[in-house]
Amino acid sequence: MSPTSPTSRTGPRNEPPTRRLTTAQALVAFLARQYTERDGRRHRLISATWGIFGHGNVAGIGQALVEAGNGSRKRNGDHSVTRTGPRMPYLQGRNEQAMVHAAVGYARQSGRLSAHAVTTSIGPGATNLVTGAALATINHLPVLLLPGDTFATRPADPVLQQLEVPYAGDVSVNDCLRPVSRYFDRVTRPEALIPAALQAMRVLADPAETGAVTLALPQDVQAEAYDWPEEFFAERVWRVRRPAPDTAELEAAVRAVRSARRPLIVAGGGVRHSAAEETLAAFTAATRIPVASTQAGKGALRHDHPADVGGIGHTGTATADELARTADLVIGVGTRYTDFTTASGTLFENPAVRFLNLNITGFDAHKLAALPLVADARTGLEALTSALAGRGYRIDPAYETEYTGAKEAWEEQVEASFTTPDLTARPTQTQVLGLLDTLVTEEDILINAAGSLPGDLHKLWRTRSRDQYHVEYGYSCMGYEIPAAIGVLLATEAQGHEGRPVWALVGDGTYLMNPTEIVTAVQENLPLRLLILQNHGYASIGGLSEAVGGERFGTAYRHRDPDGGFTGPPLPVDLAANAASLGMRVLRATTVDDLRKALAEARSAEGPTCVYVETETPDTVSGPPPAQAWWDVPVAETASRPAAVTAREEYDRRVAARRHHL
Ligand SMILES: Cc1ncc(C[n+]2csc(CCOP(=O)(O)OP(=O)(O)O)c2C)c(N)n1
Ligand SMILES: [Mg+2]
Repeated sequence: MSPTSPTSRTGPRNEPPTRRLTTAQALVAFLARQYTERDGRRHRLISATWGIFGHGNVAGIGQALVEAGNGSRKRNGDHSVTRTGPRMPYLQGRNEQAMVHAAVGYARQSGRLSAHAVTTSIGPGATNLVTGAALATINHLPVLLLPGDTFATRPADPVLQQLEVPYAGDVSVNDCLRPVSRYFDRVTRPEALIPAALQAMRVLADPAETGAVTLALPQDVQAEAYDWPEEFFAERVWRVRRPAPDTAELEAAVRAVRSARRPLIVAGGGVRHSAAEETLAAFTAATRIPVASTQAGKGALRHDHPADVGGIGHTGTATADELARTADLVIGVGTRYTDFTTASGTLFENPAVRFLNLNITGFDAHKLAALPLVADARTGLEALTSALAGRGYRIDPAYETEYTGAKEAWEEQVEASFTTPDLTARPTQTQVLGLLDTLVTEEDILINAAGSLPGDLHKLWRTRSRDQYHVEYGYSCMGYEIPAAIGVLLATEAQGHEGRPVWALVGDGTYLMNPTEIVTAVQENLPLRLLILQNHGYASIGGLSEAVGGERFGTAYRHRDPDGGFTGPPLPVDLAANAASLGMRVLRATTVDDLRKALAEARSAEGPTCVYVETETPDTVSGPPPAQAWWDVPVAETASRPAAVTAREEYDRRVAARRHHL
């Protein structure tokens, strides 16, 4: 048989032209022609596809990607055309969850205007996506998931890797992806791809709805040919809208701000997603209202901007948390108000406190019984600024003096945590951050997600540019950092900002959870900077465990002792050698002085480079400042061991201080 030509033909009786392609070929050709547009600029919506092949995608999407011309990743966003349309670059991953993390890193660095697709085989390949999908959806970041699915025609159930569900013939393991996806469809007929693909693009490009989008693709349907209407492959532009606020909501918001004596802004990830940093700066310049930030919002203002009071909540600064306790109006901009931000409902103590939430979703805008201002962050802030300008609102100068002074006092605590008096000593974790602080410019990007680092970074890091601080704390997923750094590097490259130093900061536990995408960085020769902080286990959870009566149980990486505990010597595990074995250049540092040199060398390296350092347990001088606000982790109500009994007494006191904002 000769190969079937994918060229267009006109049907009989002047019917619209069609193109004969498999479902998988049609999907790839369609994806390569989708664009987003915002503020007059166009971006390829799906600029590359990650994949690990097995049965369920090897002969369908895999074959279609070959047809689509693949091409080197340098052609990312390239519009050159192959026989079937624009190219679709392919990226090879090692683990499906990690491919989603990479796609998420890419989407965040691309301002959600460009995303990646991820294709998997059926069964385990597909369910490995679930964690990444949840992470993408929580963080409102677009990623298109294309898991292979079992046969739609079911000629020989069960196929390899098929979970049979005795009570439901139409369920497959891919249904696990429904609750973690913002849109889910299973394409059981070729022509059903048309509405499914259009809905998928709508959701990916919708700033209020975006997250993981799943198109489950039964493997027989992927390979099946169909006469697709030529129009399906036309270039399509999805406008990323900036909705303006409702007039009545804006009026109410203006009244609330004008009557506030101690207003405080909480900047969340929505500021970043909307690229509203300059508008926020203009709003604070006019009103002098201080700005605290969540993990996702940190960097909304530079650390040395006079109105920036740093992180808020459990991992916040004393400055921000004190302001939060006494605020009479909290203006949330693009925030979900997680328990870390609200100190589990205990932070906003002023009995008269009210909330005004500028958010693109009604869901978040109404949280804490707020006055809602449903709008894009930038458009909403512009509207507020001009509505207030005519009426001359500005906070009391005494309030401004108060927070400026508190900010200076906090800065001294940062200095104390960062200072390294002894160059020959082993550094503490905060001293490692201090050394990094002396080295980086606004070019550097720091990526982290879990362990004790997010807390230290949120409290201490001096963010120098809007996209420097990349801490994924919505899902706080160990193992996000390395693949996400790869995604960020790909995005900086696509933006023409090659050479920006991108650092993945990981604890030893996090490293062990998911180091394998190092191989991808090596394969693509991406100059990933990996900083491994070895402290032999879960220092963060160890500390938490101690505070909640758990006695650090199961949190140290040590040999078993004769009684069955884990109090023996540290394990003889060499993570530096491990990273080297995967192809990285590794610089080991023992002292502060070594580390300073190693970090500088890694920063100027051209290929993937790892700095490995064993950290010292912090003492009070060089450790991070203590938590400035509470976090609710329920403690055992009955226990025979004193540690839990004492912890429960403290817990009951804390819980009593919680309030509902109604
Ligand atoms: C996938 C995943 N599993 C479990 C957790 C819970 N958890 C949060 S931090 C942490 C320990 C992290 O250890 P490490 O990376 O060594 O950082 P350290 O606490 O030592 O700073 C664990 C188990 C998580 N966040 N993500
Ligand atoms: Mg650790």
